[in-house]
Amino acid sequence: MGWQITSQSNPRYDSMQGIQSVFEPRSIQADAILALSNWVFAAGSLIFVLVMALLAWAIISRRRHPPLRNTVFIAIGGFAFPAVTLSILMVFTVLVSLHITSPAGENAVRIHVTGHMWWWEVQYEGPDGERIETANELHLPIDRPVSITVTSEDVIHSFWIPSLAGKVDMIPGHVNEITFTPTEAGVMRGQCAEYCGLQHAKMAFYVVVEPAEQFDQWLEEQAQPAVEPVPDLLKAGQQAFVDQGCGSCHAVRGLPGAVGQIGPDLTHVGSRLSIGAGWLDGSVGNLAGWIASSQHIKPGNRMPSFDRLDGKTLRALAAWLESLE
Ligand code: HEC
Ligand SMILES: [Cu+2]
Repeated sequence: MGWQITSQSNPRYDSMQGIQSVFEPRSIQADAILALSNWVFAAGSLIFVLVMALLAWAIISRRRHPPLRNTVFIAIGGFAFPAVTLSILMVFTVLVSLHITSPAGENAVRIHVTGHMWWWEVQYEGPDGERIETANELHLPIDRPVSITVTSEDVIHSFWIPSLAGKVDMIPGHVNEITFTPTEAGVMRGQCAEYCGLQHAKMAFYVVVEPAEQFDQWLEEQAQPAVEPVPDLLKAGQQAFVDQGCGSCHAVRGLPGAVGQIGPDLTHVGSRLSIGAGWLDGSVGNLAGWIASSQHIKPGNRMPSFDRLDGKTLRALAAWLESLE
């Protein structure tokens, strides 16, 4: 059978299959882009084969003159044919470009994403135009246009969700917009597509496309402040967060003093699929591991490892963060 990754050897691999692929389009725009690419690939391959066949014929036949008179041959092969094919392609490309860049319209979901080395700051526009802050994960409703404006806080990044849309550059001091309409529910993955330093490869995020009611509920939950902890363990975790000064880099809405902007908003970090910008699954164990050794997990990132915390404190801290749903 040969070497093969199966669901038995790596269950994660199967569930991840196709979640970050231009060949599995899940929006109107990604469909159009794939169709255009297929036509270009097919036409290009056909022309390549044709030219190679002519070349082979010229070499093998050893005739001094082509079957057609030179001028006719050049007029057709060198002028008419490229002019016609390239014109068709241009019209096709312009039509697709117009189609995929059309404005998202009034009822669009509006999102603003800012790239940081090496994570994503996300702000949703709420029903009254207010900003709802989160990070490193997007939720989108099916069949409703989405407008995402992007910019950067430091270097140039590139925002790319292959299954949903093309790439768009995130440039400091400049705002770009991308619009698309997801057509299928599911979990997809986005990735920074412009080299942005040491941890560029670990700058990713998940996108959850879901039915409208679920999306509305999610957004409503994200707008809420963090819940007050009740059990002692969670209370101790919240206290450790305050004592360690985590709030100087991280915001947790509802927790006095936790208004930092250097790291991701943690108000609902427990609801996210991943931590470390798409790098680890979101779980209480991974949260503890991240806090204790973020510099081993993602060397050079802007959060120091808190490797001197005692086990009890670390467990409490991780449990509290996990409870922030
Ligand atoms: C000096 C600033 C700084 C301090 C202090 C800090 N962090 Fe962070 N933290 C960051 C940055 C920056 C990131 C994003 C790292 C990345 O993914 O590149 C981060 C990421 C995280 C994440 C992952 C969030 C996500 O959505 O991926 C968690 C959880 C977290 N920090 C918890 C803590 C806790 C708990 C403390 C205190 C013990 C703390 N941080 C202290 C800067 C800081
Ligand atoms: Cu980047």
